[in-house]
Amino acid sequence: MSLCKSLLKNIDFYLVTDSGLSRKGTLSDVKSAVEAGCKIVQYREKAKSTKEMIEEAILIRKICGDNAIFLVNDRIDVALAVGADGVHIGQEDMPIDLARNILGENKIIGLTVHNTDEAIEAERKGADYVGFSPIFDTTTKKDAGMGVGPERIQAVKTAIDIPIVAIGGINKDNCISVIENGADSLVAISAVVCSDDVRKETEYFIETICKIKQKLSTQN
Ligand code: TZP
Ligand code: MG
Repeated sequence: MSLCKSLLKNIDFYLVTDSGLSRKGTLSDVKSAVEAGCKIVQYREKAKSTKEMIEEAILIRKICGDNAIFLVNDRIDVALAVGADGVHIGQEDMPIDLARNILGENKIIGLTVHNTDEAIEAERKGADYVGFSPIFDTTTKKDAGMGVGPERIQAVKTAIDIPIVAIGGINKDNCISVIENGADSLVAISAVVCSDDVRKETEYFIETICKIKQKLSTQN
């Protein structure tokens, strides 16, 4: 197993960038989150040119260094060009088997799923983790659909062995329920990048996730 893949087992808070929502800018957000101890960063950029994305992704690659896994949303070409650790793709993006052919076995591929059947299929086709979405209603992604509720994570957890990253409408008030229902990691885009202090918010999420995981492990 590649080093970056083995690091996937330990992820807690997962940063997804959003330059449209960010107060301080994408690079500042990544730097603050990694300084806070965030171990996985996804560069999700829907508005910039390929050239701009490459320039920014090179800098993010440097900030993540050996401390955080660095993934690129959708753009397999950008991920390869900057030496990212992998990609995150959706159901409407390149089929995962073809993405795997391009990226090779050592790169991480995360796939968005919306239900247990898609999660089982994602694992069967070689996804390294699933992004289960949306847990709650969100305005950050306009076509995300309605939140399914955190209890739905339990069935996905039972069905697959790869890590589950929960996403969609997650904030300080509801993040505990997400981990209690079986998510290994969670994304909270607006709750973090819209804040004044990305470092502090990231620290809060990491601490809370670790505390809940610790509690769950002593119960089992
Ligand atoms: N994919 C599914 S929901 C979502 C994405 C990118 C947006 C999540 O943003 P927020 O602000 O954490 O609800
Ligand atoms: Mg996509």
